[in-house]
Amino acid sequence: MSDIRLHSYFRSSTSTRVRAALALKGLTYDYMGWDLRKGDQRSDAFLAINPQGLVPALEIDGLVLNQSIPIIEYLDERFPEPPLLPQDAAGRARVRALAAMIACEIHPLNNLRVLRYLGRAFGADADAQAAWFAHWAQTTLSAMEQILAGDGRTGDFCHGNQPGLADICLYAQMLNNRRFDIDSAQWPTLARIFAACNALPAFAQAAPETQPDAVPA
Ligand SMILES: N[C@@H](CCC(=O)N[C@@H](CS)C(=O)NCC(=O)O)C(=O)O
Repeated sequence: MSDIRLHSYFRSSTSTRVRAALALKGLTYDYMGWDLRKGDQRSDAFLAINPQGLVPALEIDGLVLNQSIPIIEYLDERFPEPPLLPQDAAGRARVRALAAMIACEIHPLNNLRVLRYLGRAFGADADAQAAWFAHWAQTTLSAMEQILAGDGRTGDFCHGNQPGLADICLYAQMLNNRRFDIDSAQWPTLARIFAACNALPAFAQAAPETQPDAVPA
């Protein structure tokens, strides 16, 4: 048994972010899967862990942390090597902005509960929900492609040649895009960085299909 416990769902992209950060830091942890499709996140047992009813949550150091980005920043402060944020303030602002593009401008609009609400309240069928997902992913990822392609600080990864917070968010988003058949070839820089992440064992460890609660698509 480990001192760290992750509450997760294999397909959850925000959980994928935290799994990638834990793996990049070389941390071992207990895995607790909650089936979002079945509504486990609304059970009393889960709401006692996170009253917001969202994964991930991380138990660590006697704390229960929620929200993937603050969780990752906590891990980065607590276990500084390898760093997930640059050493300089300008670099940190850039990486946090790239991460926020995904975490604030794409994910909240495309979350499971939002798609379901579109269906329930406005009659959006699966095709309409997929079009909604693609629209918000494409709007921000096209801008992100421009930003990354036009900045010399972009390297093998979003910022230089080591993976960090922005790559973690990008990796999880690109996996989500695949579920909606969004062709990543339209973003050559993003596709190249995604491939670089995919080649690293830490990201393979974080991938949905390698989780204990994974079920075939
Ligand atoms: N901003 C939160 C978002 C967490 C979130 O939305 N998690 C999704 C899975 S990716 C979830 O638990 N959804 C449950 C639902 O939609 O009912 C974070 O970054 O941790």
